[in-house]
Amino acid sequence: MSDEKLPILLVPDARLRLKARAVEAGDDDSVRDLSARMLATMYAAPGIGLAAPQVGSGLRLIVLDVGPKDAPEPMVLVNPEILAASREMAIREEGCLSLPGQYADVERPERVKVRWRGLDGMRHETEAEGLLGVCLQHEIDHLNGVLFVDHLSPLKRNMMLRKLAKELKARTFDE
Ligand code: K2U
Ligand code: ZN
Repeated sequence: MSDEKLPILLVPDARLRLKARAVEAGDDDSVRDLSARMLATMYAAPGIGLAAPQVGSGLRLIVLDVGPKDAPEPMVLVNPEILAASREMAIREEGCLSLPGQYADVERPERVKVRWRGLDGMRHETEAEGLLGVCLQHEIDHLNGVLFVDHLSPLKRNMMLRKLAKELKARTFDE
């Protein structure tokens, strides 16, 4: 069970725009190993969520931990899907490990009903709001090739992507 960190893909890597495929029964061993490495990568970033496409895997797999620092509550969600979303919306500042240093207010449904399978194959279903609700929507977006900037106005999105490109160019130039 290697929990070696994995490199996190950065925008504009095209793999971040692919639709991930459902995890099949036969994937179990690789999914167990990948989820351990994704959790190690997430904690090291640090982040509170990470989706498989962000580490170059096309599987519908996300990990998250919105628990307090001193009491980690890691979650591994296989084939997560949003079954329902509230009409009420909520706005929250979001960031993304694939768009380092970029933050913006994003409006999303306040509450979502999510269903997923655990690593043990157990089915789970829960209603989530607050930080967990936002994180679940942000990570499930990643499985569909959607990034938080896609929820912004075209003007804001383009400004943010231009700023990121400039910063990443400066970073590679300095290295
Ligand atoms: O998917 C990712 O890039 C991980 C994000 C998940 C996330 C984004 C926005 C809101 C909630 C979760 C990273 O955790 S970004 C770092 C971060 C940490 C705490 C709160 C918000 C963002
Ligand atoms: Zn993200």
